Amino acid sequence: MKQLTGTPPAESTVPTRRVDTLCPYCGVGCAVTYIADTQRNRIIHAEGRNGAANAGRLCVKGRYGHDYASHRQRLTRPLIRRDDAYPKGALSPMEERPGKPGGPVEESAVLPHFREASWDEALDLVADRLLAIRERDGGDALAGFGSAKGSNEEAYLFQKLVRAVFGTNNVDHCTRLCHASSVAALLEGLGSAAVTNVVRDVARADVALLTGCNPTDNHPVAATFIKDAAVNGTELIVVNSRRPRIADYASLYLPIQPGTDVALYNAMLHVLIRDDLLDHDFIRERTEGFGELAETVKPCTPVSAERICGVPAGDIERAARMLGGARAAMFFWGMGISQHTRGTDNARCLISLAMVTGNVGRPGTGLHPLRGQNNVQGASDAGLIPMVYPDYQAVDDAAIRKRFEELWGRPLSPRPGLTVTEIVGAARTGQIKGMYILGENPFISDPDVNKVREGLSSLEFLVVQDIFLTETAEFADVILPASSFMEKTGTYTNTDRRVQLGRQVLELPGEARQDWELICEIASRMGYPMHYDSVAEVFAEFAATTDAYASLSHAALGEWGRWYPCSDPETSEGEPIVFDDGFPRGRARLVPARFEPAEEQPDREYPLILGTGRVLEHWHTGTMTRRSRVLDTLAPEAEVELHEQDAERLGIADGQQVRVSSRRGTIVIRARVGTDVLPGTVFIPMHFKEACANLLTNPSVDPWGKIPGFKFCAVRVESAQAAA
Ligand SMILES: Nc1nc2c(c(=O)[nH]1)N[C@H]1C(S)=C(S)[C@@H](COP(=O)(O)OP(=O)(O)OC[C@H]3O[C@@H](n4cnc5c(=O)[nH]c(N)nc54)[C@H](O)[C@@H]3O)O[C@H]1N2
Ligand SMILES: Nc1nc2c(c(=O)[nH]1)N[C@H]1C(S)=C(S)[C@@H](COP(=O)(O)OP(=O)(O)OC[C@H]3O[C@@H](n4cnc5c(=O)[nH]c(N)nc54)[C@H](O)[C@@H]3O)O[C@H]1N2
Ligand code: SF4
Ligand SMILES: [Mo]
Repeated sequence: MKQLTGTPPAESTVPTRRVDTLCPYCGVGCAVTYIADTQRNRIIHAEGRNGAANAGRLCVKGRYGHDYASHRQRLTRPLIRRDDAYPKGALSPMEERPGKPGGPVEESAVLPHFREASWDEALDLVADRLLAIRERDGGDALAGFGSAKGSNEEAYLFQKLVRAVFGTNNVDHCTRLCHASSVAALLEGLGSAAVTNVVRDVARADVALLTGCNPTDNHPVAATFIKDAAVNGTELIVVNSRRPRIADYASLYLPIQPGTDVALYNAMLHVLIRDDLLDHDFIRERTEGFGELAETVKPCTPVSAERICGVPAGDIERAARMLGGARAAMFFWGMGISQHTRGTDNARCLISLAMVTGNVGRPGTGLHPLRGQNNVQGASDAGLIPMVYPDYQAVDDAAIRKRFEELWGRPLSPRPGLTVTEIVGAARTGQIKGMYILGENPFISDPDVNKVREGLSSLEFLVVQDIFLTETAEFADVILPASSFMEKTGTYTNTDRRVQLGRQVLELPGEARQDWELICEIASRMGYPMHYDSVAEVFAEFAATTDAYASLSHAALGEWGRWYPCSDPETSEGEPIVFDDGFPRGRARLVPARFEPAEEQPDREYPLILGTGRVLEHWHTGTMTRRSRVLDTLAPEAEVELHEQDAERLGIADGQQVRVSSRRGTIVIRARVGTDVLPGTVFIPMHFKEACANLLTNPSVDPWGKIPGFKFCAVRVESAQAAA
């Protein structure tokens, strides 16, 4: 148990290797040294390194969550679906599989439906089937989901494969479920979607607004710097519909009714304008559209906002005055802003708040949508997005397309592709027939998984490349065993725009192969030779297409990485703050938003509002953290949180099993009764497939970002005994 105490195995006689790399989990991008037992090919200890984002700090996942990589359920040989296998999608995510995380894979109910195959057989089958669909139905009948858990190099190669070889722009990834609405608003408003200031700049802010995010659980090391700042005098305004622990450090906590943020921020804008707490020079010189914004928020008084969002008018006034009076104010936000069917409007309001108070381009200011996956910033930069090539260059711009056609030597489709949820819909209608899913688990992570089940099981051919036999892989015709983070080298771009090198710690298990090599194999077998001698060479090709990365290389990144933009990595760390004089689109565009209630309001049958999200110890669909001994022990089970008033009314006791139903499905889950959630709302984490939150969620999307409203749907909660 030595490794659990945090003591390195000093007197140990086992052969070890120390590797300086990164934590594989969140967008904070902590630098870590892993110490591996080379004989048993497993990590035995983790130490924080003095990285730009973490200064030696690690959270529980970085410290103890690494053992998933050497879990005995790792996929080690290619698998091909048997002819007599059960029909695809026969199992619901709720069904008990003996092979669930933690259980012995030998007893898996799923595995017998697949047979082991050689690499040549599996890869030829993938190439033949995808080619046959392309020849018969055209490239737009194919689609790919890439991964924000993979490196920049993998993301670049994956979108290149889909575009140049499949012949379509149907390529997307989990950013669509994540910050797509923030990105839409930021591209529209500023012309760039990356953060303007790094997290640790919060130390220089007088005021920081944290809304729709729970950093203590989801960006834990970033949260420690925010808490340090609060202790040293930065005033925090925390806005949330379920009290996050960081509210303990807040000067002002504003509990808000879910889905009503626009009403709150419009009222704050109203106060700023009414009381002339504006930065007039900034508005005049650096923005456009102020007149229309002021007109829109004129009727939005704090008193009228209170009736919509539940935040007392006096607190709205106070929050506005704190922002307006600050010398430097910083804005952090997360999924409580973005994952709504009006998520883009939410983000537009935050941009307006920062702009009218002149809070960008200086120390302690700026816009920081906290990025989730370890490489969601990089995967987006590298073009895992259906409308754009690397560096957000539009696929429907003829001049840009010509450049990529010359670079890749293939004609490219001028049509923007479909998004994650559109691809699932197109699979249901038979428009998409073949798919390649690399490092995502949409059967658990997409909204309304019964619809996802229909989509995935309608596919004529599906290849899944993962490190575990995921619930999504159960729909596959071919499963390719790939490399975990610990077994590969590549670059990852964190929430601060810092590009850092992750290095191989462990050897690949069994016959598993590198993700990037498998992409190249499939391309080559489909008649498009893709050969690189190294990952560094892939990076060089990617960097040449992408201004922000152009000055970087594996060698230049060195031990500590660089922020982009970085004029000269020899002499500079890169830019922790951007847009001190102008935005990529010139002036910032202020886009007013009007409050619109969420689509699916509670009613008599479904009287409560469900919000879904995360807990500290688990990662998304649980494939990694539920296979980590420490993390699984700390948080073994799903719980629905409900307010004590609702619990009392419904006759539900803390700890009892309840049934939660929406218009789309029902789950059974243990109740946790408290006061963190607002009366009338409940919270369920997304990590537990046996209580799969996405059986309940509504697949409706935001019109601009096309992101589903994971934070709002109507549900009913009843005692499981009574309902049975
Ligand atoms: N432990 C852990 N950490 C993670 C992840 C994980 O799975 N596990 N995933 C990573 C990823 S990909 C992401 S995107 C990030 C997400 O990080 P966060 O954005 O912090 O994620 P969520 O838990 O989804 O919660 C968002 C917060 O929004 C609040 N909220 C809900 N509705 C509303 C609303 O209408 N208005 C406001 N103002 N607030 C609301 C919720 O109460 C919750 O506190 O976390 C990353 N870090
Ligand atoms: N209800 C609800 N649903 C949500 C959300 C929510 O808040 N509520 N949040 C949404 C958000 S913000 C996100 S980002 C998505 C995340 O959704 P997903 O990306 O689908 O979730 P993950 O579980 O992170 O999936 C990563 C997959 O990659 C595999 N993997 C890990 N490392 C590697 C590797 O190196 N190589 C390969 N080949 N595979 C690897 C893992 O085993 C896993 O199957 O979920 C979304 N869904
Ligand atoms: S904060 Fe994020 S990157 Fe840092 S150790 Fe925790 S999970 Fe890993
Ligand atoms: Mo995310």
